[in-house]
Amino acid sequence: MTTIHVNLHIRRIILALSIIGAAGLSLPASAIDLSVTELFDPAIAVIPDIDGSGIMYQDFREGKYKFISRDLTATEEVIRDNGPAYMHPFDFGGNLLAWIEYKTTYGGMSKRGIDTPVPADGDYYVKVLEVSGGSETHATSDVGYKECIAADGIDVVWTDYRHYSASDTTIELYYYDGGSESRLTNQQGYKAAPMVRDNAMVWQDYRNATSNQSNADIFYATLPGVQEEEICTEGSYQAQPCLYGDIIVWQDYRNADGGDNADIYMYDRSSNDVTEVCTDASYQAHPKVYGDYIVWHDYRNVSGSDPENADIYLYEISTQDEQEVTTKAGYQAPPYLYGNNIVWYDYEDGKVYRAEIGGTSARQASWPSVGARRNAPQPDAIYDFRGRKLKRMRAKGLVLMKNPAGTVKRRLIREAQNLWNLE
Ligand SMILES: [Ca+2]
Ligand SMILES: [Ca+2]
Repeated sequence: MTTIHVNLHIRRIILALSIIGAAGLSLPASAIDLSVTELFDPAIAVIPDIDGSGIMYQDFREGKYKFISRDLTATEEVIRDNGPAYMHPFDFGGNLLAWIEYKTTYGGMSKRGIDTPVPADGDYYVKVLEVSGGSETHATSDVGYKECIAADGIDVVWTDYRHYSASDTTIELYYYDGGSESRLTNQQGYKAAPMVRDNAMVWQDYRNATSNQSNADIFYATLPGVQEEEICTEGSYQAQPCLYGDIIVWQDYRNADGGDNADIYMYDRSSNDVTEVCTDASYQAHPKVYGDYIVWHDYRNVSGSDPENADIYLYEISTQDEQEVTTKAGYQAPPYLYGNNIVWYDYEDGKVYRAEIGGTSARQASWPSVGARRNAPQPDAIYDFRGRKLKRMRAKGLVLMKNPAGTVKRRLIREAQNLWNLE
């Protein structure tokens, strides 16, 4: 590892000198090689979840929502026809696609005595599909309310309300290993935003939110459910954890002072070190970690003339270097990261982009020529499997939401796991 880092530093010095020498002026010196290319042009705003060399997303084609798998050379495969419903949430990892599906049931009679179908509260399914040649299965026979899902390898984890009652605020994580399900956590409070990789997981946990309802923390466990570890129990709100080996990153409000100044923090289980990855005074969110790199969604360039100017930034753990991935005008959605590939959806032109870290001869980012802003064809609204309208996540970090089970009046403070949230 040491040798590699030294070589990187030398390469940067050489590159920086060559740029100054060739151009005769001081271009912004970016430390990390990036090559940005346009990947594809979906019909709707998509969540490009990348794992391995594949991107999994839902697009709208021929009047239906479909799960589509696409590799980085643009070969695509329709994985599943979802019909009229957008599956939300879903997750993809290691050949495994998992999502939560709501079965609408119909009941009741209209006052006129006509048998009019009236949507009634129905069943929630956790569905699992092996992308390459597997069959679709159910992870659990319980059909109570569920939300948040993570999948990787054989592991599927979701948030489950089956133990919840007015007197017991336990909302637990459950686990499916391809054969049977088990209960992972057994603590009071809400558990959310699970993320699974290589038989380990991190999640957001409200067990310590007794005196401060917004005190969410970050926890870790190996799978299937061995020995929980506290990763961050600082007294404010922590959210959106992501895991790679011993490195865990998350969004952290400890410096927010009641405002929107969320930051990015990192914990190394091998050294017990906590690192401030980004404490810029604006809003940072949705960190992803893989290998030596962390990417996140960053609002530092929001201005009065471009109030939705969310961008994407990159951090190299070994050097503590930070740099821009894109600072293009308008709203670029939260990034996804796997290997040396960063992918994101750009609301400005309705396309999905990829930034490749290193590995190319071009030092400067080869920014695609997108020309003038165009009005990309976007649906007026996207609906989930339950027919609920979804909205794009905005800068506001905390979302107040009632338990959709209906009987519970208590409001939960949380941040949505995904790009899309209920409107
Ligand atoms: Ca906390
Ligand atoms: Ca900040």
